Amino acid sequence: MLEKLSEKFSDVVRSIGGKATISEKNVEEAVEQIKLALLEADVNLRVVRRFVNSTLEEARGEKVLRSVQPGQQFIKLVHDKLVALLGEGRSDLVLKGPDTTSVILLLGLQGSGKTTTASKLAFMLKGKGRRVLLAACDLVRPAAVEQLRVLGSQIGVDVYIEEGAKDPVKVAAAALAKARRELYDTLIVDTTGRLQIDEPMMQEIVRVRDAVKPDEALLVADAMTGQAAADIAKTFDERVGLTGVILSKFDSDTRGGAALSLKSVTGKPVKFIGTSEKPEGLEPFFPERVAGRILGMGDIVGLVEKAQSVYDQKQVEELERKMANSDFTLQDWLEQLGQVKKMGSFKSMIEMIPGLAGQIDEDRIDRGAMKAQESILQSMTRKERSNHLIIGPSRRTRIARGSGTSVGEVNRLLKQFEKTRLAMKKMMKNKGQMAQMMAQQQKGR
Ligand SMILES: Nc1nc2c(ncn2[C@@H]2O[C@H](COP(=O)(O)OP(=O)(O)OP(=O)(O)O)[C@@H](O)[C@H]2O)c(=O)[nH]1
Ligand SMILES: [Mg+2]
Repeated sequence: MLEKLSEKFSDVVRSIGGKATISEKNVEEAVEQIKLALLEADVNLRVVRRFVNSTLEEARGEKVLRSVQPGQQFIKLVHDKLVALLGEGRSDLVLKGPDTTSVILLLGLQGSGKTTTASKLAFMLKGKGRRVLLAACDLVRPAAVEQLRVLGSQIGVDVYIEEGAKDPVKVAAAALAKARRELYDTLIVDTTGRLQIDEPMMQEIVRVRDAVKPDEALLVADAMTGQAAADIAKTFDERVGLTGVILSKFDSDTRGGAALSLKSVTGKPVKFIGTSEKPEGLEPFFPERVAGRILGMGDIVGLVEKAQSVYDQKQVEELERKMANSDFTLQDWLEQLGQVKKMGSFKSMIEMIPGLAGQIDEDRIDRGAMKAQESILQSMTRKERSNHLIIGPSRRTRIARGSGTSVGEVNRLLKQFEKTRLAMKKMMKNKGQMAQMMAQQQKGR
């Protein structure tokens, strides 16, 4: 997610963030770099111009250049501007209480991810205790109804289907009647993929809208289409009226143009992002976290939340203390390997770690290598694991033999351990800076 953009922004952060003093020229160069990065990310040109001008104007001012940590202040400014672009705060669904039926209408271009997203949303809302009915109102694509039927049964959500039906307006109305009658509190309507320039199709979706009067009319837009997503959203909003956007295929979007253009161009918030093809691959969109990722500061909040689901608070604090002081030992590492397995996808974790985001190739982290690491660590004595400095050549030979690996592999692991320790220390430092920045931001409000 956003790898390319994050790479560019991280360069800026590295080059200017650590400077004790910065000149107007430094600021101008950094802003120029940012401008190029945004254009390459396929952000709408008007949005880029506004971003660049307002950043320049504010960064040149006293508050940044004359501040105690001008480099950090500059990055904070860029961070805040990114957050503003992305939409300032979380926009959740606005649904009615469980006593009535709320309606969510999904619309968008062909292949944008509507049907998949309908089932993901259903799965998410079901997890929150809502009683959901899916309505199959794409009667154009031959396999569409069947696709929704299969998805619904996979997640255990009922699907309203009218065999042989031709009119989506009628099906939508009948689905709503059923939902009300049978006390479903949420109806999610999947619709046909349509082109915004196809007038009859646009008229049809307006009629579907009028038949169900949705609480949420959400455009499902493919994040990989870049700023085009914002233009599409604009037209759909003008014609049908949108309450928000779901950016699908965010996992495959390395550039970020859609996410960064949408709010400014359309005024509509991104409510969710699609992060995989699976039912659980839908996440709330948090502007702050995405801005953190773009700046290569990682999604610290996300990482901590993920960790907290596996560790308890005490363990997290202890781990953080060790990481900050380089007290982290091979023993800890061995224990972490076990925890990491529990936390799930290695890639999604690494992406959240500042400094490592975008630098590690997922193909290089394979489970087999993790297994080998584990057996090397297990072949060490506890004493060796708590102080890796005592592991000389003869111990290395013994460990290699014991773990069925080679001395080369043992050496590599020890080197990697040193590197990881360093990265952790840096990350904890960054985390402190982020926390400081956030605190200042809160005060400034
Ligand atoms: N990686 C990834 N793939 C996705 C995501 N959302 C949808 N897809 C894939 O995109 C393809 C199209 O998804 P659909 O849900 O069928 O799209 P649609 O908008 O309903 O398509 P039509 O009904 O033909 O207009 C499928 O292969 C999905 O698995 C996502 O968030 N991430
Ligand atoms: Mg579909």
